[in-house]
Amino acid sequence: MNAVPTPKTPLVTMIGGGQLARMTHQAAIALGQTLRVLAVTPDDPAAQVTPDVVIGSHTDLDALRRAAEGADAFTFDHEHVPTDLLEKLIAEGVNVAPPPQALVHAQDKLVMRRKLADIGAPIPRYAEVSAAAEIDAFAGGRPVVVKTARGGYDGRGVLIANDLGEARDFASRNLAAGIPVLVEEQVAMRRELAALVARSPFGQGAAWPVVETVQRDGICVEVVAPAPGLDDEIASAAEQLALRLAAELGVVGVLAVELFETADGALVVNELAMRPHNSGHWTMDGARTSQFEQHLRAVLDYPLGDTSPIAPVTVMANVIGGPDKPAMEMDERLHHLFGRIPDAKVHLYGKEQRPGRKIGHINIVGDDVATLRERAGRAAHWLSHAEWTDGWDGH
Ligand code: AIR
Repeated sequence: MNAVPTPKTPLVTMIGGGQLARMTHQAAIALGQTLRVLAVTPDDPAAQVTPDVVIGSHTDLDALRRAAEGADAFTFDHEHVPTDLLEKLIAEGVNVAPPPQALVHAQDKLVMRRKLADIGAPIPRYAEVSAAAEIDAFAGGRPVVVKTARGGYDGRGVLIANDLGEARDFASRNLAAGIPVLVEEQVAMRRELAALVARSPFGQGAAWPVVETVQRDGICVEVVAPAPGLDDEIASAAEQLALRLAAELGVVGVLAVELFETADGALVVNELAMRPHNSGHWTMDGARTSQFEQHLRAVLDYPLGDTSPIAPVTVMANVIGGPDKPAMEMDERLHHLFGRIPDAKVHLYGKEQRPGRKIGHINIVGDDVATLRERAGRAAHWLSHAEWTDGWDGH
């Protein structure tokens, strides 16, 4: 008997088994693909759901090689793979997307600031710190932010300094550990925005509407898409800036440009991420093409998808672990949530609940910003805390 030929479907490898890989796998299923992930443990959010898992560390070349075997594209759910290892994989023929020359700008804030300054993109005043005492002169009496150049996310590695003593302590601690540090002015801002785009190797670019992001303790808690009341000119300038950065840096895949809208209505680039990003979770239920599908299309060099919103407003609220884990199981919380807010679209990551940890998100679409924010926030708080913010009691 002849063997049934298995049709060749593309294989994409994603390094990191977190929620971003989990949701990328979800998009891969609809495209008839399987996403292979390199996960640290079989319990990682993506390792729970994809059959093709390599267990290992993203700093182990052999593990990366095993994950890369036979892959049409090799991409990331976080930006921490050392670029020298990526160079080795490229030399062995692996299609790394985004390539290390681009990715380094999302890994290292000093490299990113220098490059952005070079190409004339708007950035805050900054300086590399080689000794903690330099911070005083830089600050000149004004408030500063101190950051480690590498390794931080969700507020880690960033200190919005209350005073100079605190800023110097943070700098000396990190410098002593051999971690490069930079200092930046605290930008007087109206709010935070994010411009999310994707770029394919062919050079096609696509931008979603610019969103407003709300952070608490350095963690994104809420996203409103599109950013309410944003001036059309600023919105289009932000989109153009993100598309230009994607092209100039040679990004392949999704690029998130985190921005400050300053008190006087200008834009300043805060950070870059080259992967699906929290500011794009709303696209799963609020746009014609989700960021996860778009990332796959981009790394495989397919034509990109339509980025238009499907409703006037989408609000995304993160489900973030509170100080205590509620006695009520998640399943029961979900049951109650659906009883009360049936149009809440729930995305849970299969993560152990810990204080301050993102364990899921809620999307709600509609047309009134204030109502949607209240409902999405209430739904997310219920799922993490098992308590209704308006005191409602279902029993
Ligand atoms: N992530 C990576 N950089 C920023 C974010 N949000 C996602 C990735 C990663 C996961 O968060 O999907 O794998 C790690 O989450 P945690 O809570 O385990 O630290």
